[in-house]
Amino acid sequence: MKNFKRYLVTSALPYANGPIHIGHLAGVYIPSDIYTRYLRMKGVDVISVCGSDEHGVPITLKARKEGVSPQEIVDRYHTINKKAFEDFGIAFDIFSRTSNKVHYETASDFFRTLYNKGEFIEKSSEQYFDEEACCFLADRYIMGTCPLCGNENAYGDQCEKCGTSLSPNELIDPHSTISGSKPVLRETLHWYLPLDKYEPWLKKWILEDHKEWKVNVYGQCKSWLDHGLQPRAVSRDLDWGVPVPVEGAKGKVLYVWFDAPIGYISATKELTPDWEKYWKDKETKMVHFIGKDNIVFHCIIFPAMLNAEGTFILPENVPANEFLNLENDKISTSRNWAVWLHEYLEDFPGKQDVLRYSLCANAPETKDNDFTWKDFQARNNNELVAILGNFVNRALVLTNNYYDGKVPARGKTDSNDDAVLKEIARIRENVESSLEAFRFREALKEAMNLARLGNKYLADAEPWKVIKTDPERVKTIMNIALQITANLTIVCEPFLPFSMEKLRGWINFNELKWSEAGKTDLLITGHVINKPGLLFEKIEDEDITKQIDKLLATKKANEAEGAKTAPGKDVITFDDFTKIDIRTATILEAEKVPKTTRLLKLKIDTGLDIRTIVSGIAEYYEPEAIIGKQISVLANLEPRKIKGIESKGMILMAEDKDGKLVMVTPADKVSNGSMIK
Ligand code: B3M
Ligand code: ZN
Repeated sequence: MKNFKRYLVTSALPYANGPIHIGHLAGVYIPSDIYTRYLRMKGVDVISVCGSDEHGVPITLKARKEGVSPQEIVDRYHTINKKAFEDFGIAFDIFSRTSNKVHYETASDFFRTLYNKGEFIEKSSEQYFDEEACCFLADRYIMGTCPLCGNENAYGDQCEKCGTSLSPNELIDPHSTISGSKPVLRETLHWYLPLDKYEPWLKKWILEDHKEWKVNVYGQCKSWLDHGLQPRAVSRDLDWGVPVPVEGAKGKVLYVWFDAPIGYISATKELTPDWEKYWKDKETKMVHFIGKDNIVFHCIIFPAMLNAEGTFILPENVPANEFLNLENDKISTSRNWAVWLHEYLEDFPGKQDVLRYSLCANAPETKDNDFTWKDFQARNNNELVAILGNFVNRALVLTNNYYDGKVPARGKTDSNDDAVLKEIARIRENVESSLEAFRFREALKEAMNLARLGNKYLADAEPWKVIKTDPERVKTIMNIALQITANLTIVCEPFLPFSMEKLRGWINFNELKWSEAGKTDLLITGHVINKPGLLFEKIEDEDITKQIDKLLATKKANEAEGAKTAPGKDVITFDDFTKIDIRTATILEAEKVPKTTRLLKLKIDTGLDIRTIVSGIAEYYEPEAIIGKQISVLANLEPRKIKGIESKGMILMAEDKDGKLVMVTPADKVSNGSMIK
């Protein structure tokens, strides 16, 4: 493994349109902070950069909704999130923001360099335009019916129901989210990053040179690359963002996903005049911490930009995590289904480490995982209190009781003592190799094994009994227990910084060098320790019930909101109805569409023909379970290309109150092609 002179750790820039929640922490910020703290303890040159992602349509939509400026929205959430991270001990070296001057300059320069090198495709195309609001409709400014799952609230950039990324032109019956009006098509010029041109280089750089990346990351990149890359627009017709810095670009800004990753560079520039040694010296190891929905931007698009620009290094690793759910449901800002960091800090003052521990122990490192308040309580009471807290408390209380707080001399050791002393060094090595491999759950478990070792050692040695018969022996036992305690303050520091700071105070020990971990003479004979407090306190049922009730209240409010049956549509004439051609059909073949989480590609027999339809039902139906099933199909819907597949028609689904999609099938078997009237 190559040795690097320095490290550059980046963490995904949270959108400044809402607070930080436990999904962000488990997915990105806790792993990033653990890794950074560990590197600092190793004494290497490391910087950790982050900041608010302050552009993008979700921010301007929120501003419109509240009747304030986008700047007011980003100022609000930048302040809330910056403070929440600080109070939670996420120790970035800088938490910057992309609405500041240095970012505008950096992003503009970056774009100009690519533009002057002729890297962009400059192309005029027809885009939807709102004649009432007098603006083009990008991304979330336009909504319509998803051509795949029929969701009538699909956005211009994505359908949140079936997860498909869309372009505005794919929407059925689009309407402006600004004025509600039906948009018209108008010519407009944009600049495209030719990802197809970079494909061979990306294939080599990822698929050959980075086979060591996490399976979930490598797999997603391979899927994108196997299915071919298309040129991607890097500008938008919007008024909030970094203006496109070239002639003929009035009213156009950089696409948020072009400018945001450059935010890492501008944050570094803001942090240190030596920024180039982090971004341009191949002796720097750059690691991006992100969630899985950002993989394509950090593994394909941003590296392609950096490589095309030509003077920057590339990420050495991108250990993206999967998603965290909350009480078995997807975390959702819009449904207020989340545990917000700033609220947690109010409800559980001084318990930052309990949440850090619980989210790391349950981190969605290889698959989506679930946070429950019951598990949070169990992790605290059965592990932090009962294992770690219990051990250090016994070690320190007995030392105070027997030796007035002075570390006793270690006498002759027996084979069990020697085995324990050896195990301390082995555990430190295991924690280190897990951290180096970005396996933080495993590293934390191993660090806790040191406390388990201490508990077992005291339980077996029983100094509280032996003190009556062999006080010399007890000196050796307690000396070893104190060496374990001192080691715990080092190996647990990256995970539990608040508690370890407390514990270091109790033992008058301020060694933070990772290289000291594993040693068995950290506390010399005669060293004086203080009286301990409680490292962790039990969390009572009522504290948990309060949180669960809060979520139940949210669920009830959402159900009340969602329970309304969809409002009836305008009356139509019989002629209108005769225009649609709905037929019964049978599913002949079904398979998942790669690179998507909710799309199935179906081959169906409509009685008129055998055709392909792409449908957003993968979340509700397994492909093999629906082969042979009779369905109802809107057969004369104009064909659309989705994910490169020509989809002819739409499968009729009933959307239940909870949003679940259910197939509409004839009550009895009928021949395919039977017209539904
Ligand atoms: N603002 C976070 C997200 O997609 C996005 C990350 C940008 S990192 C350059 O939730
Ligand atoms: Zn959809």
